[in-house]
Amino acid sequence: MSLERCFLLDTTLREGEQFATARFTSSQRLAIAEALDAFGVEYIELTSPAASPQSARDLELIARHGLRARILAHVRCHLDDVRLAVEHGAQGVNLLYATSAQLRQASHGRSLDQIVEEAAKVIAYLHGHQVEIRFSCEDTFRTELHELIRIYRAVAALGIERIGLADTVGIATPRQVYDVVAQVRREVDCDIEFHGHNDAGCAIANAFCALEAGATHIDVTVLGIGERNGIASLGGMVARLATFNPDLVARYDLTLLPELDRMLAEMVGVSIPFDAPISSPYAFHHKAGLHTKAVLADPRSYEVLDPAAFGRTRTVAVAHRLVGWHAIAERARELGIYLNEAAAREAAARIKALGDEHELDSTSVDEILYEYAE
Ligand code: HCA
Ligand code: CU
Repeated sequence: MSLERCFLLDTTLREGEQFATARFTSSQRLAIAEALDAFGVEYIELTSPAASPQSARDLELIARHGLRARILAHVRCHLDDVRLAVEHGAQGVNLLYATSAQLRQASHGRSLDQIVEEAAKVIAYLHGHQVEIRFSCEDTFRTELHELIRIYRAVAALGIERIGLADTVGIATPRQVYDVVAQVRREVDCDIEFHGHNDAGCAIANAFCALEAGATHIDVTVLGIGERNGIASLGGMVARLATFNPDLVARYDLTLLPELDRMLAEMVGVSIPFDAPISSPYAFHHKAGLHTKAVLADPRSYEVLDPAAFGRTRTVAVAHRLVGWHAIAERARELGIYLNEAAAREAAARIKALGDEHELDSTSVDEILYEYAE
């Protein structure tokens, strides 16, 4: 299966609002939507207008704001909710229905036939309006495959743009995602969306496997925020796609990504995780001598992404005992000091010995290098 296209569906304004510390004001919601639109995501999903009066007003505000991205409302598969979404200007609705035995019992108690019947009513109503329709089985990966296929075939036959597969509890493995998406792919002609939680740390890997198996749309949020520890992050997905094939992200304004992450981190009161692809303060930081030597000779030796493509710069650490003489010579050059190999080796040896004794800072390392200046 060749992966030629991936549509990014950002749900920071829906799944992201479900993150423990998130509560966006209207102006923050609009600012987030504008920033996502400037970055270039194809879809922006918003909280159901049935969730609260302000959520309904904000859907209308953002849907009528003239953004390039398609504005979707995430709604229960109920006529009342869907009507509200249409009235407030949603350009698409992301319908969802819990289908696993666990959630069917705990949440709505309906049979599969009843689910399809209700979906049919809602979809028939939506056909009278110009909106894109997606139907998703909540808790897909704890739903029996034959039941899933029965529902997806039935709803796809009703005429919808997309079906959604949701790893609601973050339990799926990458191979399982590949298998299930590939089997569903054979059953329906419409597009396939994947939404994966990160409880077991597999959100990005699962999303990528879904794409390899024929999914077309991937749900992300900025920094991966969402229920519990969240879903696939926009930055992580972009990094995964860019390293696989840069053409897949060529249409996005990648330089806006670090600022988007910074903005959301501030709004929800967290710092950018140290392991965040692209935006981590350390994403392009090199430390050990072996690494710095090679990176200074050819950045691609240890960088699969070009920091400049994201408006970031590479950093090379010198104030520590793992330093190598190449990094020392480079730091000296930055300070306008020329060190030959012997001098750079000697300076590196001194810094290593000092680093064994105590923590170093870059000023004290620079002072040592100045001693070598002519
Ligand atoms: C939830 C719902 C959902 C929906 C995903 C979807 C999930 O908050 O529990 O509409 O595809 O993870 O199942 O986010
Ligand atoms: Cu979710």
